Amino acid sequence: MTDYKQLVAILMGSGSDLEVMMEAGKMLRQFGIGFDVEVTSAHRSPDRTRQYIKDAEARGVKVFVVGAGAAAHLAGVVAAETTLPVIGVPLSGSALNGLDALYSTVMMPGGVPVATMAIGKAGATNAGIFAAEILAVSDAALAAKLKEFKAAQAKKVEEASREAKRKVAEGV
Ligand code: RP5
Repeated sequence: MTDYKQLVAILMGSGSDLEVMMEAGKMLRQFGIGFDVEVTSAHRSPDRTRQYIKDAEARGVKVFVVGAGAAAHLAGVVAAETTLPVIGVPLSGSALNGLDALYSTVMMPGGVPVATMAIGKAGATNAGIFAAEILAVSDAALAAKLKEFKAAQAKKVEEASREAKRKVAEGV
């Protein structure tokens, strides 16, 4: 997906997951982290999924970000096949609005961890940030970018507060 080394692999169970999962990609782009995107399913293409994980490890991927909806087993399957960190994003869209995917992703048995984010776009955004935080443990320049990101968020909250006070003072 980028010219530079792909340190993160973003996997998803269906092409219908792409829009939401690209929220993770946007964060990685913002931090200058190369990533790959792959559609592969725990249920519909199990052999392909297993092969992708092996190939990604061999290419030097360091973190997997994995989104799936409904009976969302993809993150757990990836975690079963690798010792690299796996960040799971439960996706909504099913009849149970993502609660099924949340439980499927978060309720891993002891010994096979999946760091589970929130359901949907917020979770995908956080997965991108969390992947950056993992990589930043051994990358001071990336850690500095994360600090800047947090400072910019805090500034936005201050601005929103000033704006709210101004509106109230004007009688809104
Ligand atoms: C899951 O089932 C996918 O991750 C997707 O979120 C959901 C529905 O997939 P499609 O039927 O749209 O391919 O495996």
